[in-house]
Amino acid sequence: NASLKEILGEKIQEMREEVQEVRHAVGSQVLGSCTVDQAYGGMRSVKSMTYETSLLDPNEGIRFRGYSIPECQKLLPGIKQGGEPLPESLLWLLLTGEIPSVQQVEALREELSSRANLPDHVKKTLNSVPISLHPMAQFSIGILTMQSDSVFAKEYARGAPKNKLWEYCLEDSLTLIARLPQVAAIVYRNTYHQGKQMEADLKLDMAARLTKLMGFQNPEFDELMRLYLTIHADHEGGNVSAHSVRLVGSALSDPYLAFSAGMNGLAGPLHGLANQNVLTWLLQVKEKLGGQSPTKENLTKICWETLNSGNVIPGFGHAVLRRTDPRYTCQREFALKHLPNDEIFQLVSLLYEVVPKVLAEQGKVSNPWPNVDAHSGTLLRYYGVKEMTFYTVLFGVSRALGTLSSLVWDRALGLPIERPKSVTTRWIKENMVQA
Ligand code: AMX
Repeated sequence: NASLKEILGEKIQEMREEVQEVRHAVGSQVLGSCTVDQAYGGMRSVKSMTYETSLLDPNEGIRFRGYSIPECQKLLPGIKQGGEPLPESLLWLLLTGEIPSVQQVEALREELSSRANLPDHVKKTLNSVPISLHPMAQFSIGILTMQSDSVFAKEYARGAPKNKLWEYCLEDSLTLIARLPQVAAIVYRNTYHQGKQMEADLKLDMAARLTKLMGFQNPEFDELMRLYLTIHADHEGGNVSAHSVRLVGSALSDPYLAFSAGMNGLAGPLHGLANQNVLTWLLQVKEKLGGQSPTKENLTKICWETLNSGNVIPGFGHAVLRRTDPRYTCQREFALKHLPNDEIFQLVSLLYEVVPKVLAEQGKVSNPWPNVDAHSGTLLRYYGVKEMTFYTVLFGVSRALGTLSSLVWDRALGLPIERPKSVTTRWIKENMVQA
């Protein structure tokens, strides 16, 4: 029974050879090009990096190591037959590219549990930050505080050879992933529950450990959390959080520094904060309805009010996707099964019929369809997590699985420091306009 590290070691050897072959065959061919508009426009669609753990198709949505979300739900081991995947299962898949056996998942769960205890100074630091700090800022501080334990930083300072760096990156990444549920839960309990902390149960899987630490005991909510932590894990390499982790890690900053940078990006309203903003907006919509039942007509009017006041409709649109996000669809299916009569879910359902039409009519958006964030808050709220400012922290716990798996591969493949070339507007005028 080979360990995760042994299996990964073999895969890395194979992949290093594969990359050599690919570079030998097509290394000098153009992968993508960049127009002046794209350079001013957030580099949208410019193909300029490789990223192994997931790939986003504009129409189909995300595939983790080639597997779609429904395939992951079918194939990845859960806590019970037919249940949602365990995030540990997805982590194994992201790291190795293989669907794990039940035994392998259990071994990984144990491994994570053995690393889960937080050092005292991390707890002390988290307990001393003002709770007026946004939970994402508290979360990021917690991550940075754990940096004192970085094996990667220590080994690098001792002169570790480049081809061994992935091992130390894996070491830190597993510890970081193992500890994030408790960091998140401390932020939650400090911010909304007067700092009264719950005991960690290390026999539980990562999702159930997290919900228990937050103060919940509901097997159905645990299943939601398993699904939630699975679907938010990775979304290929160019999104703000994944790319920040990659970029900062490329300077050989250790995984704690790199992941904290990713979380600071996830905290932005156009990225991970959208899940918080969606629920805020839904509650505003409800207030505007003032007791009237939602209809397509009154919702259309409210959507236009949002747009006309210069705001985006949160949870809709995407930089890459061009259809309904499959992460939205699987959450909708979960809701149809477990909370079909929930008032907010019914509002979300009706908005699914209204918002895309309004956005299409406005004619600006490249994609009028809902993304993952349009649905997640509704489910969390139903199970009792009513504190919207916390939602992005849960997104962050999940995002560690993908971005840190990918970071291990960055070091395994010896990717160099990232350093694209920038130009000034004056340079463009002198070299392109007049040319
Ligand atoms: N409501 C109103 N206007 C929108 C819109 C929305 N949901 N989505 C895009 N637009 C606007 C843009 O602001 C832009 O307007 P501008 O030309 O006046 O600046 C125009 O439509 C074209 O934008 P785009 O090409 O369709 O999108 P993009 O690639 O520039 O941005 C995204 C993508 C997600 C930032 C954008 O769709 C958005 O702001 N959506 C709402 C926030 C949101 O849900 N974010 C979460 C995304 C998923 C995630 O990262 N978690």
